[in-house]
Amino acid sequence: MAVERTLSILKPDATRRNLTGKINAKFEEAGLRIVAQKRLQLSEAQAGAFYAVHKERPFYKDLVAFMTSGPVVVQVLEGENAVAKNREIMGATNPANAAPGTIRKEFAESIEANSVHGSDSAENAATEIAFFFAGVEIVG
Ligand code: RTP
Ligand code: MG
Repeated sequence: MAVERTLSILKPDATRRNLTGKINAKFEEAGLRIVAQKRLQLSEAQAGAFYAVHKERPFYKDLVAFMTSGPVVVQVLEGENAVAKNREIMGATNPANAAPGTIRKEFAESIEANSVHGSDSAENAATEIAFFFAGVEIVG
């Protein structure tokens, strides 16, 4: 299987509750390596652009408000099959449907404040990584 990279975000509900270490431990225990990481306060324009694919969805405005409500930690995770593996560790979007042991089952507050973002395809991962990181900031 190929070594891949994926973009991960620890969302404001996670930073607010001081959960960044516990969530990072889940990635590392699963064999994903954190090869880039920084803490940011997203502007409305940045959050809106990042989630532009959801522009027409009813939850878009709320999502942008939530993602700008506090700091986020953006990261690049690297490992075998990293995109799918990260999605598995995160669990379903709605914590009520997330499998036991997943990040969202253990930590998410709601379908919106669900603690983590992870790219959903290798193609989107490349776009999302480039959105936040310069090449020199990623050290594998
Ligand atoms: P993400 O993009 O953040 O990794 O999450 P995802 O793929 O599991 O979910 P997606 O459908 O892409 O939705 C993006 C984020 O929007 C918020 N959301 N709110 N109120 C709602 O019904 C609703 N649905 C989605 C969540 O924060 C979700 O992660
Ligand atoms: Mg998504």
